Amino acid sequence: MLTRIDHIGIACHDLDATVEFYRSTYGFTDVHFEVNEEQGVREAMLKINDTGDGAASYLQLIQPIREDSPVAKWLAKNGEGVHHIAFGTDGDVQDEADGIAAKGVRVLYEAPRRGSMGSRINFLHPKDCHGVLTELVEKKA
Ligand code: CMX
Ligand code: CO
Repeated sequence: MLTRIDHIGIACHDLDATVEFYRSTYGFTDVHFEVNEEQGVREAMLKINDTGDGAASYLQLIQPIREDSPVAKWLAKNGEGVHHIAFGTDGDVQDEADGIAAKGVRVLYEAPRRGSMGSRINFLHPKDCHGVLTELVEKKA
């Protein structure tokens, strides 16, 4: 089951400047920085103010680190902005992806890849999701 919005992915040209915008404008201070070589991004996860129910949600700011990364291609075409939405799963991410694939939606990876903070991720093709690049996230236990 998809149980929450895990994060919204936002593509940017300057990660540090964009983090500073979210810090100074909204007061989001809980930031996790990471480089994901496979995805070709440097990223910051900003935790949305905690409600204490355990279901934290995040903004994922992503800046490309290579010209051939999907985010670099997207930025060149669209400029900065919302790049993807990520739903959290309550179980195995690949079971979820397989179930969605059976409904005729293209899943981008044959097996889950590594996402932020040790999560397991996969993506659904935006052209099969009414224009929204959709990520599935299974949080590290
Ligand atoms: N949202 C909505 N539509 C998108 C899109 C996005 N993020 N990225 C591409 N598209 C659309 C394009 O506009 C284009 O549509 P048209 O043909 O109508 O112009 C079509 O999809 C094909 O796009 P493209 O620019 O030719 O790009 P590619 O097909 O080479 O790649 C995709 C698209 C989704 C397969 C690729 O971006 C991908 O593999 N994404 C998954 C990985 C990723 O995005 N990683 C970064 C985030 C990492 C993380 O979240 O941790
Ligand atoms: Co993401």
